[in-house]
Amino acid sequence: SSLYRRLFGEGEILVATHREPVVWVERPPEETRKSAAPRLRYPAGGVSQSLHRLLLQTGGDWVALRSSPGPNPLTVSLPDQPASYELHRILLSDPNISAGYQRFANDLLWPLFHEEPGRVLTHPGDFEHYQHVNALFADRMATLLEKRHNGFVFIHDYQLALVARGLRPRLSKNPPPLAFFWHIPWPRHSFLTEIPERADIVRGLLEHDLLGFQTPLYRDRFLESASELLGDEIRIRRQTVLWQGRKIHVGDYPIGVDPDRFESLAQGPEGPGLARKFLRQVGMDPEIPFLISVDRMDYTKGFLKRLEILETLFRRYPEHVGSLRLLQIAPPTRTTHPPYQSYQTRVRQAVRETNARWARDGWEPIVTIEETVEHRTLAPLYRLAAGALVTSTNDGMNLVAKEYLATQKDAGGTLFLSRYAGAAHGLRDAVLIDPYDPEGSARIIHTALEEPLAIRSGRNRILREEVLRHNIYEWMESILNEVHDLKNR
Ligand code: GDG
Repeated sequence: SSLYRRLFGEGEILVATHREPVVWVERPPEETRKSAAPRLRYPAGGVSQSLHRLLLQTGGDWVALRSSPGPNPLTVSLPDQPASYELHRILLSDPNISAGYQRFANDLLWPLFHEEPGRVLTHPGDFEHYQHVNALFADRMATLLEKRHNGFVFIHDYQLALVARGLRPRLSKNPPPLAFFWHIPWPRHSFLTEIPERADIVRGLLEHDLLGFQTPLYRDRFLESASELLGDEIRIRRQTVLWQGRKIHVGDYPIGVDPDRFESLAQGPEGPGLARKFLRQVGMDPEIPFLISVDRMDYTKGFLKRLEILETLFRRYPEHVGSLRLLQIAPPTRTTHPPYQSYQTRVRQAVRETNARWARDGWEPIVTIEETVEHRTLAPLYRLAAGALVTSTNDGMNLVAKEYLATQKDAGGTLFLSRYAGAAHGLRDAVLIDPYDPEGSARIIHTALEEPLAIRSGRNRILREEVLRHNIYEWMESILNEVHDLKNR
């Protein structure tokens, strides 16, 4: 926050995300009077929590879709701290609009940007609803910008690609810079041909001054799509796009985690006890080695590929049968969307089959927990695990990989990282697997598990340097610095 003050003086941040950073807990009035328990809860997810902490220090405004009861705007502050920010909550009262917007984002953009055309579900009129919701964000933000001068505007992800289009014409003469971060992959251009409105989306993104991607590959693919779709309308010079008399900086900013927090939760006085208690509660013996996977139950995370890899491991290297287990923390996600319902049903069925095939004397290879597990338990579980298994078939970054490494100080747990996760770009020394190649992946996993501790912990030392250096604060800082340079150029 001191860097922010140095760069932006009194200016405040205006953030926009699809999801709210806090959840309001409704309680009957009598209970509220008696209980001092906080009314705000924090949903899972690393990024919004880090932005939330920054805004608590700098002050500012945050616009998101309303998903829980409580006041609007909601003043967000921590007990015993003077600073706060205002959360402005957009209520979608028409269920048709809400459904159309969600479908366009999650049943069209999400699968295509993850190169999964088979999961696409389209419905006439969805794009209009998507535009409408983005325009609501723009209206609310324009009003806020009239009231006070903000340092910069920071909009997030594929649900809000068109907000700046509504916002730009309504900015004052000396407008704050508009920055945008695209959290998911940018696919090979051919996948975009399934989106009739692809040029609108690219133009919407070019309404910002800074456009951030997770890796150089996604950044370059965006530039390629822009040039393919807009032709003579734009000029591209390295990382700068010239469009409609403006310069847009297009960069790569690999997102990170808060490594100190994960390290101290994993090794703090409570951590190991919480992890052991959790394992016993789910019927696992803390002394028996296990691999851990943590992902929303989304088809891009490769749950079925993961099972194939595990089955191949047991078939080829039977010494793991009866000993090595997989703990999957898999909170269900987007459960009202049919492609997710059928995927989640298939995953559950496949887990049952794998378990039935390999079960021995009360031992089952896979334990799935379909609930959110708090970070204070999750971090020590990471530390205890012999390895983390990341099997995404496509993933913008994958924070779980970095969280796992953050907990492996002087320890030898192995990160098995899908080569299709953005994280594989920065974590060059990680043990990479290809989820489409179960044989090769099983061999790699078996070999790494057998390696001496010195090799495994030596590798973690190198990998952890990257995680510690490119942490979430460094991510925020490099974006703040770039935005500041743009403002003063
Ligand atoms: C998108 C992009 C990109 C998960 N389960 C629990 C839990 N989580 C937390 C993890 C982690 C976060 O959620 C998941 O982050 P990922 O990066 O793995 O995946 P997405 O949700 O798909 O995020 C992704 C990211 O945006 C950031 O730019 O990396 O590629 O798809 O932080 O810890 N947290 C808790 N309990 C759980 O059960 N507390």
